[in-house]
Amino acid sequence: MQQSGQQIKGMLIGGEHVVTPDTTFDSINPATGEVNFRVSSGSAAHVDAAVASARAAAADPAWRDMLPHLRARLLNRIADGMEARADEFARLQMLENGKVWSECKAQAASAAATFRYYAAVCETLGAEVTPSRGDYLSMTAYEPYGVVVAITPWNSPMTMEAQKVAPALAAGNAVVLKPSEVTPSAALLLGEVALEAGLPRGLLNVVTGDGRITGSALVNHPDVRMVSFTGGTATGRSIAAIAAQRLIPVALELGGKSPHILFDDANVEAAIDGVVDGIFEGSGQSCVAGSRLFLQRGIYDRAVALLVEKANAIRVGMPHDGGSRIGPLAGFAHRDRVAGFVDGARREGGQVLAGGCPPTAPELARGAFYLPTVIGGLDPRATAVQQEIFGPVLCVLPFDDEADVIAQANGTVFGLASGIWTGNYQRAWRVARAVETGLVWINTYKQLSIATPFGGFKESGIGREKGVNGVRLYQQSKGIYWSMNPANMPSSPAAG
Ligand code: TXE
Repeated sequence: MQQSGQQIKGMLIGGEHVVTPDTTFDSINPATGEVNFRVSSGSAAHVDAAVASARAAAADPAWRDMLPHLRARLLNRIADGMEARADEFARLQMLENGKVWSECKAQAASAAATFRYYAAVCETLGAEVTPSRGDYLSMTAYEPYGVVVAITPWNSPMTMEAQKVAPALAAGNAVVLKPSEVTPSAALLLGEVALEAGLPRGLLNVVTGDGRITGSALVNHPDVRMVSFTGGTATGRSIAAIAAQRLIPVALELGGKSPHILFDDANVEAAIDGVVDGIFEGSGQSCVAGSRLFLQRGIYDRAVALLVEKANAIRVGMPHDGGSRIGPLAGFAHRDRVAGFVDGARREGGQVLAGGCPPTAPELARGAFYLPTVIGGLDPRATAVQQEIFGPVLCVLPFDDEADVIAQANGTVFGLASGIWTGNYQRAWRVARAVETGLVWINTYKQLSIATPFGGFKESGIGREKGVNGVRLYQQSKGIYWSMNPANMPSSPAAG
């Protein structure tokens, strides 16, 4: 790997750039294998400093008592800064995770829009006066936790960071953001933009470094009151175990193995387009990727033929090349892991119907590329059907009827998303209610809106991000009883 003589990227702690010249890690371009940047690696002492600064900023009356419309104004100013520097955000993501330019641009715009959405929520969301059962006014108020830690992955860093930081700030917290070591730069730029927008120092700290060292120190820190995590199920489980010991809440958005179901009365042409986008966009590195395709037997052969034709037609190429539909995987070890799943599927009796290897084009030889891959003939219990591959790999399975496909669709530990294609609206409703997933798409796939709650059933996670209640994830409710009686009232028999 080439070493560049570039400056080391510093962390953002208490509004200061903190560089660690002796402990750095490399951000690598997965399309070329070259080093993009050297990045500072946070130690336990940096974590301490970031949490202390967040704690002080969260407690500062200037922030704690800031009126919601003024807090909203700050969030909108951050959105202004993100829009002004959208190309820079998009470029950093493209360099670090290899997504194609058009997708990076769309995600930069979506991240800024998330700040605007939570500015609006911050300004408009009320609290409740609850029905009284006595001579008092009873209310629910919502308080911030104080210091929130946000830990993010590498597949869509900008949108996920916005999705956590914007509602956590809207809710009145201070945030310590720990981006993935694969994609540290968008978070560092977000910290800079927030500072320039006038967000008081310490309210958004960005600490970079290894998950098991820097991330773990954050989750274990006694002054951290809440953790919001998106990443793999194994890491989520270990964070939840620490949170259980510390008795702090966690929001976990974890892996998926989403079923995509085509009934024989579906518009097969449109459905296969949806299936292809649903798995191959972003090289399959999406928690909601539709990675298991269930085809009703009557349309199996026709749908597979169309699918293979469309998968083979996808142009895999350099991310900055406007003609590329998908770029490389986000890293070399990850590409090898994906290839390992495909080799395992072959050993388990699967037939590779498309892809199944890296592309042969010489200009892609240095990158972590892998072709869109379709595998048929696997048992529903096969490893590739059960485990999250997080790459451009689609397993195709036949089914007989509604009951059969519901059982198969629900037959993994995951429960994030699902897609149903049918011309029968009653069936669409029945199946949508029967699948154990936090999101369902009917006759479409991968529509995502910041206004709609997002999260998983089963081992795909705990909690719901996005939507108006995305702010409530970062608040704790407080019941307040306020006597309307000038005399003392006897305590309620339901007390305790
Ligand atoms: O994720 P990790 P990895 C899935 C996907 C992928 C697998 C592994 O299947 O192949 O997870 O990916 C931080 N304490 N998803 O290893 O480890 C880490 O630094 C605290 C699905 O990259 O979960 C990074 O910031 N933090 C997914 C973040 O956790 C820790 C997106 C995610 O990394 C930590 C990504 C620790 N002990 C992967 N260990 C989705 N839901 O979209 C790591 N981290």
